[in-house]
Amino acid sequence: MTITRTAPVTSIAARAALIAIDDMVPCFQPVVSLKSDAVVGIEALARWPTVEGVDPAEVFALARIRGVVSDIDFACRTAAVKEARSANLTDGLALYLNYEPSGITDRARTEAHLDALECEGDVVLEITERGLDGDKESVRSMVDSARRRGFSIALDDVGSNAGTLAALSFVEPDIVKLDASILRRPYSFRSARVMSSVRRYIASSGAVILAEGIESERDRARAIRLGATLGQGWLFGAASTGADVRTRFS
Ligand SMILES: [Ca+2]
Repeated sequence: MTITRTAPVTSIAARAALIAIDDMVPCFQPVVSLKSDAVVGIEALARWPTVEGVDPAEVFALARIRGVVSDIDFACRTAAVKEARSANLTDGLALYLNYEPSGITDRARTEAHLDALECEGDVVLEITERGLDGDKESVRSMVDSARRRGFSIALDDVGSNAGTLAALSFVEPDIVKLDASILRRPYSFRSARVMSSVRRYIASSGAVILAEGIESERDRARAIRLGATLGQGWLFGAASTGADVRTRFS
C-alpha cells in the first residue's frame, strides 16, 4: 500500500481567522515573579473573538503553509504594542512579544519593525521555537538589532524539541522560557536532559528561567525547584484584554 503525504488538515475556523486578520485582538497573560508574586510583565497573545472555536496555533500553522507567517507575525506584534500603549500597560510592566524566526527575511523591514516596537516600558522579544533550524545568521542579526534598542531576549518553549536546546548557544537569551511539558513531567529522562542543558547555560550566562504552564500551587513549587524565578499560567490568570489587565493590576 502506498501512503501519500497530504497537506495538514486545517480547521475552517483557522481559515476564517486568517481571512479575518483585522479582527485579531491582542490579549495579555501575566508574567509573575515567583519570589514576590508581583506581576512583572505581560505576554501578548493573538485572539480572534469574532471567530468561534479558533486555535491561534492553527492560524499560524496555516499562515506558514501559505507563506504569509511573517506578515501575520509582524501585524500581531504591532497591534500588541498599540493596544498595550492605549491601555497604559507599557509603563511598569515588561511587554513580551512573540517573534517567529522563520519570518525573518527582509533585513530593512525587520529594522523598521523593531523601531516600531520601541515603547516606554521594557520589551522582551520571545523567539519562538518554530523555524529555529533555519537561517541562524538572520536570527542572530535580529537578536543583535533588538539588543541595540535595549530589548531583552527570551527563548520560547525550551525543551519542546532539540532545536530549542541548540538555540541557547546562538540566541543567548536573557530569559529561558521552560516548556510546560518539563513542568508536567519534571522527573522524566527527557526533562532531566533538558534541565541539564538549561542549567549549564544559566550558570554560564546569568540568564533566568521562566516556567510556563503553572496551573496549581504544586506546579509553582515544582517550578521553583527547577530554578525558575518567573512564571506564567492559569494559576496567575489567563490572557485577557488590555482593559481587563489594566483593571486587575492597577
Ligand atoms: Ca510565547
